[in-house]
Amino acid sequence: MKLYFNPASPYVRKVRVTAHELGLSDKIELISVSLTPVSPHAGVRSSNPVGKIPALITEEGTALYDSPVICEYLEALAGGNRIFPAAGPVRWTALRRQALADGIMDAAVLTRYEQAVRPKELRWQEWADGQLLKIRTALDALEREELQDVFDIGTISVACALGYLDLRFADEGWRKSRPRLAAWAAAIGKRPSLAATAPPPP
Ligand code: 99T
Repeated sequence: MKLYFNPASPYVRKVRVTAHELGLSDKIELISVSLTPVSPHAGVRSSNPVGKIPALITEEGTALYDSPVICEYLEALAGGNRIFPAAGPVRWTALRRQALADGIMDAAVLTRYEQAVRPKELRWQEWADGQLLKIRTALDALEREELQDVFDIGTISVACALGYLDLRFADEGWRKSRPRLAAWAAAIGKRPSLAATAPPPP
């Protein structure tokens, strides 16, 4: 399999952590790309029409995207019921947490593009503030969750979202008012799959 990849992407990291946990990392060749909405990558676009990573090319040559779909595909390849709980309340909790963490990533990546890509004279502070409010409110919700002792697609996604905030928004100091989440992130970050995929320092 081939995976369009960038080490900064929290969505790609979700896929890599999932592959690591399922023992599939060796079956995935990483194709390193750099892209933004204003500097698209032709190869990525030919696999994923919306031009985003991660995009996976399966052994059969089928392109799959986005990160939730790829993670679920890898889970199926590995036989199922490992990273995605099969049924019941634990399944919905895991999927909801994935959606919450992906929402943090979406707001953070859009803000990153606003800060790093959009010309200064075109920036819109209220819009950026709105994205930041989403991130802060989602983090406050996570502070109230019982995340301990669970390692599934929900907590993988949360760990990757927090790692992205550390990479791109260290000044936000998300740990300050969220001691439980901070302690959880420190403990879970030692897991080999997360340690092996940590983004390089900026
Ligand atoms: O938006 C673009 O044109 C290019 N951006 C991406 O490909 C980002 C890379 S994170 N990926 C996504 O937005 C994927 C979202 C999708 N719903 C999923 O896979 O779950 C780059 C972060 C950075 O460089 O700081």
